Amino acid sequence: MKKIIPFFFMLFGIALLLGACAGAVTTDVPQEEITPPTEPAEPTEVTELVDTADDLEVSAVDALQKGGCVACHIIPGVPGAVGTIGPDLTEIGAVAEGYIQSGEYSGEATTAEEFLLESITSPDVFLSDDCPGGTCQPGLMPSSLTDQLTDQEIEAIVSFLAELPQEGQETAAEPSGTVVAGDVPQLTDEEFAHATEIFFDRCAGCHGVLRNGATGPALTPENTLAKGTTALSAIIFNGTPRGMPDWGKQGVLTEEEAEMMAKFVQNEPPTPPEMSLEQMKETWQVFVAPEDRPTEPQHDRDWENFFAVTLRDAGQIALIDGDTYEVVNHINTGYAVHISRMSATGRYVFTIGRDGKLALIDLWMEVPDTVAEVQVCYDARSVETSKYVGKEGDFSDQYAIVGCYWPPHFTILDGETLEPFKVVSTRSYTYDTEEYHPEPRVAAIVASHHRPEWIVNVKETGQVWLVNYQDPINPTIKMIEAERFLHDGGWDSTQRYFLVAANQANKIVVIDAEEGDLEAMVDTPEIPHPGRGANWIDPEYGPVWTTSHLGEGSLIAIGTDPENHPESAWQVVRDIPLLGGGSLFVKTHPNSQWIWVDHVLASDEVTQRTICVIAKENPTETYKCWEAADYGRAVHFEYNKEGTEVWVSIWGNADQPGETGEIVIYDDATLEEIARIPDLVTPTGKFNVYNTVNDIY
Ligand code: DHE
Repeated sequence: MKKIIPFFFMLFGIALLLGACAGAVTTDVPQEEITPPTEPAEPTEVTELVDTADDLEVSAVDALQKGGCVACHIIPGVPGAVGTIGPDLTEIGAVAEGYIQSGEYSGEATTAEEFLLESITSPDVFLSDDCPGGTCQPGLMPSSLTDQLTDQEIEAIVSFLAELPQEGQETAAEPSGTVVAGDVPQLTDEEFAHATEIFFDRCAGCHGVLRNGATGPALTPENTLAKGTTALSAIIFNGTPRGMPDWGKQGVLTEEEAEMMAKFVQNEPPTPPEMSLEQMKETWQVFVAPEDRPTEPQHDRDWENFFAVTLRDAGQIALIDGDTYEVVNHINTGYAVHISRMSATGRYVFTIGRDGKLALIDLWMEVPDTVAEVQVCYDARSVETSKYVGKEGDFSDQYAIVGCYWPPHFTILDGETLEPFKVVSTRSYTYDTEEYHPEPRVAAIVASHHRPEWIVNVKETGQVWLVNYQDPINPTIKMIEAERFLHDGGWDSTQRYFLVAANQANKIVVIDAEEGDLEAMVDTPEIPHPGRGANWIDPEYGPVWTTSHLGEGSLIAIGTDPENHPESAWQVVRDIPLLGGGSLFVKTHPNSQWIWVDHVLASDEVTQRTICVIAKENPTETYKCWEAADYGRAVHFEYNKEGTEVWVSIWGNADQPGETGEIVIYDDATLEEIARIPDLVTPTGKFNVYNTVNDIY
């Protein structure tokens, strides 16, 4: 088994009321300052001790900054307190009174001051429902504040907050005044190197290698120094409600590592190396030359109904026979393998690892296996093949393209040998402000059926590039100005329009692949995440394409037929409530009556493994939801070739024997479970050969 990394993505955890939003983290506070109360202080002491923050020797503002509260909360009058991980504390005094008077309150406080004190000393006694995304998660508001702050400081905070908003204070979620930044924390060379590696493996996907931010916020010293080591360690350890994974709680990072990472992100980011064509070629290996490969399938299986299943933390794919559910082969691929795509004929599977390693698998071999591999960058997410057959030529199985996060470029390769021969940098200028961006990452790539072109989405600059591969050594590229944060997307049912999520911009960008231009831009709920989306015929609005969202519990349908349904074209015609945010993938099939949807990154464990179906004939609500397993997360759907069965991955823990993961197979007509394929190591994406070649979703 290769290097194991558990669940990477970022979505947002949930915080409680105050402070650094975290559980047990170490503190920089000298021992003599620590006076941890074993019991919450008597409420009367608080009100007697403080009337206003001004009367105190200690400054509430300093204490709020020292405790790291600014990293998670909006607090008027406190420089830098613009965090959106926990509740907005702008009117917390009144909010606290409201809670106490409501029937929902489960604590012992009878006044706003007592409520605030309880929130600091016993944060889990009552969980506010004012966290972004809903109820705050137990354990997110750190109980360790009592270790980090003196009694006086806590009292000052309580008094200050109880009186909010105070006259003359800004209530907007904007920083006021100067943020107090600490000194740059020091790391040894060894720690710095270790932190660099962890950051690249786990954090760069969302924050960018250069830490300029994308799906996650920018982590450059100008942003991080003001938050300080305590708050940052806490966030890293416990996650946030807006997508930061809880690395500590998942057991991925220790408290010491979380603190090391907190210090690391307050230092200037190191710049990772570039990669030339020559370096790529040094990694290139052909195990079976094209002339030595079979000229027809060497087995009796229906290889068009094979599934390439990502075994994420094993660095493998499982090739599974969709008729018999047998694992035909476990094939080593890149590290934390991301996706697979098929050649136009379907004979070859191309699998890309996060480490930029591409594997070419021949399905016609007696035991299908890797016939070539190459590494074309250090960090990648996308791969696609040449699919055009038409008057401009037959490009089936001729070329492949890999989209990289770092270095930010794409590479064109020979489709049968993987010999890399063309590298194109995506470093360029943002579409809107025309500013140079050093790290515009390549997100989704799809192959056009209308032209010999790939549609390449350049995330940070917000450009969709139409890369013509007729002469791939001298490719022509049309750059379409679209929207920043382009991420994932797929075709409409006619395969003329490509719909891609500009996720942090809350938009779906529509590209007309026939005309080669921007067709429309559609506003969506928070953070659309379609995968490739799902196409179906709405009973009222005709052909639609669907996405769910990370930020909101909502599945929308967008009209995709400007000719016959011009009224609904590029409009959100349905907004169907889901169980909550955190959904990553949807799927359907032209033969199916359902749209399937997951909730992989929901904030609670039960919802994470709950899947739902929506009936196409009544697309106003979920028809049925159920837990697909009693552990792990249910993620990603794929149909078999006939469109009669749906496969769902249970993404377990590679270190947990018996719960590493499995695939659950449902009868699509009855929604009954048919089979399970057990003991797979962290299965995530599944790609049926026939459906992937033909873009059926
Ligand atoms: Fe993915 C597709 C990027 C995290 C599973 N993912 C994609 C695509 C991109 C992308 C750009 C579109 C490829 C295409 O169509 O050409 N993914 C990223 C990230 O940057 C991110 C947010 C963080 C990271 O560091 O990787 C991320 N992705 C994840 C996960 O955590 C998932 C759930 C499990 C994993 O692999 O780590 C995950 N991503 C997938 C899957 C697809 C995907 C299964 C393909 C969906 C499809 O049906 O086509």
